[in-house]
Amino acid sequence: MHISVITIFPELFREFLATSLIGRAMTTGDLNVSVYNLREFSDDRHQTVDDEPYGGGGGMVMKASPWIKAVNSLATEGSSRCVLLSPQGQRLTDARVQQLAAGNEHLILLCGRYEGIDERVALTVVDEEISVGDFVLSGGELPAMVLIEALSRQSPGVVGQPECVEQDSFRQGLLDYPHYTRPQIVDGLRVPDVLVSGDHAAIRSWRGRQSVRATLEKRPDLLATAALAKEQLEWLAEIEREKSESHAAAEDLVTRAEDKDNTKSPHE
Ligand code: 4FN
Repeated sequence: MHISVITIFPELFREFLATSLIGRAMTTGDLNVSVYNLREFSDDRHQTVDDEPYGGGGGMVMKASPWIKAVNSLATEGSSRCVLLSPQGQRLTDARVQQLAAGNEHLILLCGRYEGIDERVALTVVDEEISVGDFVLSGGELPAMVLIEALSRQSPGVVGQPECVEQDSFRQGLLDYPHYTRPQIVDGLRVPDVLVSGDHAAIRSWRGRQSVRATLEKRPDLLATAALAKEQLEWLAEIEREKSESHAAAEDLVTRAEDKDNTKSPHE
């Protein structure tokens, strides 16, 4: 997959692209990222890329022409898809990352700055707007890096063995099970016995349950879209049963405590 990034801050990408996983994917040829400075596509010798907003108000707006020139000069190769990183876009999801990785030879990513980009860029050369979340940022560069890193994890060369991506708990839409490494005791907290038991079937089952449990407790919204196997659905039912049992037990304790209280002061 080939990714072209257009930004007025190309230097922000240098170290990011040199880091291990993405750097490796780039040397094996699975992923190729080129970064272009928008100023090289400006119309004047001052390399101007911004101007005052029509209608007044504060701040500066990025001019349309440099963007349109840049995209048109890069979209020459076969199937190019032009993505504007923008708070107005659809939220990025793992499903969308997989679709983008599968369906595109060449992605062109546009990173805005200032108050934003002249609307006619979105109307002419942008195929899709994507957002990484609902918060205010200063530019689209970090969102572009988020997308590139997510896409790079779909490339065959990035993650050592192919099973690795498949085994990512997120592949199934679930959170990870808890991870532990040496030493066996930290601040009085022991590594769960099962992980040092050497019983691989028991470990697999414990991890599976922990994944389902963590997702249910911390991100129940993910369960709606998760593709759960039969085994996982059984674990989910079991965990929910345990929870309602302990809930019932807790309610019973409260009732009994209240009963005791009532005997102490029956007129309250
Ligand atoms: N942001 C909001 C509402 C209005 C403006 C912004 C905002 C960078 C050029 C866009 C932000 C968030 C997620 C790109 C935010 C993203 C951006 C992104 C982004 C400078 C104009 C701007 C309601 C979301 C808080 C600045 C909400 N994903 N404007 O941040 O580019 O990709």
